[in-house]
Amino acid sequence: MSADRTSPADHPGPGSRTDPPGRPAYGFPRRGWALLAEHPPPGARGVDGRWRSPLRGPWLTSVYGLVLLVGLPLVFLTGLLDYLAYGPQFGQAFPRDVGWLRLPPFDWPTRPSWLFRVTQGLHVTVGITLIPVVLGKLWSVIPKLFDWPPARSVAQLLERLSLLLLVGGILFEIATGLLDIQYAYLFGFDFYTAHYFGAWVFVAALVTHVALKLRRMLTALRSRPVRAELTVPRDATRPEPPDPDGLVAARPGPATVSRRGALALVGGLSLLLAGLTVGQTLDGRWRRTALLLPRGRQPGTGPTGFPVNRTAAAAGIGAADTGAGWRLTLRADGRQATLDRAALLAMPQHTARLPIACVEGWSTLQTWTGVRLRDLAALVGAGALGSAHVRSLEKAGLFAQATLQANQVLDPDSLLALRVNGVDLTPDHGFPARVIVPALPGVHCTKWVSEIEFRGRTDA
Ligand SMILES: Nc1nc2c(c(=O)[nH]1)N[C@H]1C(S)=C(S)[C@@H](COP(=O)(O)O)O[C@H]1N2
Ligand SMILES: [Mo]
Repeated sequence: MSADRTSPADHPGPGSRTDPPGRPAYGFPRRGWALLAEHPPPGARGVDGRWRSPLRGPWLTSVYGLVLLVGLPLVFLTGLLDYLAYGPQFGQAFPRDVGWLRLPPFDWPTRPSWLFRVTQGLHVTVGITLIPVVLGKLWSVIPKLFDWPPARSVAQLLERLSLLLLVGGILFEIATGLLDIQYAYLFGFDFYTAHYFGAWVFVAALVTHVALKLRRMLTALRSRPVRAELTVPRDATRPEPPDPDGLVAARPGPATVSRRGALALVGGLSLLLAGLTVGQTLDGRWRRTALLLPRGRQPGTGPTGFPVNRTAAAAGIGAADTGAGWRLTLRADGRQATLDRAALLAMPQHTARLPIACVEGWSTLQTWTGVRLRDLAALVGAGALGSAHVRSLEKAGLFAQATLQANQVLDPDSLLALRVNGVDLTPDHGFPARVIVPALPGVHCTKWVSEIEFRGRTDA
């Protein structure tokens, strides 16, 4: 193996760009790499000459990297919180079974009532806002992705594999996330499953990448103060000195844009995306700006003009199902009670201002009136409560039922709502009755409720 080992200077180590590719081999792996190096695939040929922007270098890559290092963990953590809010302990989070990736179960709180509105809002809005930064960072390292031969050592091969998972992972998460918020449910649940497992793969690659690059990032950021760089116009833009990672072009061309220009472009695109997204979290006129999120826009006017995810027609709910013949069935420990809407309206009514927050990102704050869920539990004599299972008139449908935790039933603002903003619910908003619970994901605010089964603590 070491037949021709000489001084380090004569024989640059693995990863060095000056490694002579055709050097006589002293072992099969070595010869293998040399062969690979001599036969690059079409895309990798002449890479050094093609990517000539003088902007590429450790500093620019590190600026984008720093933004992502702060932002992406926030997207990941709020994503996990959203998953936990779905109640995985009841088998109703997606994916249902995550094996050893199972997170410690805990009861999602009902306070503050805007908790889920914030976690899902941050997840979707920050995720979308970071897309231009991800693309900017990929642009800054793109020649590296075509590096040939693919690796010069086992360590480097592992590093490049982690890059494949990193780049592939983030693009996959962006794609599945965007498709989900645009066409939710069209493709069933595979999106959620893919998005969940993809997130873990990406985070594993991210941790590896940060461990390998953090020092270089900090060094690069210290090499030129951001503020000073922001004063440099295009004509004064020079390439960075050659770096060990080879980010700086071997033969840089003239600058077509300054570094501040590149940052402004990416930052401007991010702000634009944020501006076209954030409206879906705001009520009133601002909703009209949610151009990218059709589901989050205001579909109508008046007290019931707020967004609807699944209409009564789409759910197969007709006037015959919800008219005078409609009954609510309550169950607990083998006991049963049946009420019509008039009986519910005769019970004590409670009003609460609560959000509906859909995991796809939109949310809206409305004023709901109805019967407290805990009063319904008492009516049917439910004792020490473990959970409540709510069923809809909807026959199939992925959200035709939901399980609520005890704290979600017992909260004084948790309602079987009959009215919203002072008027009866409309068919699309769940008439005759729907669940509304503080901080509960919108998906579990079941509409067209037909039955609630209160379960004791033991069989929860
Ligand atoms: N029966 C039933 N209830 C349902 C759904 C459904 O498809 N069927 N969709 C849920 C989802 S995903 C959301 S976000 C909210 C939307 O509430 P809204 O349409 O009243 O605004 O209702 C929830 N309740
Ligand atoms: Mo939803």
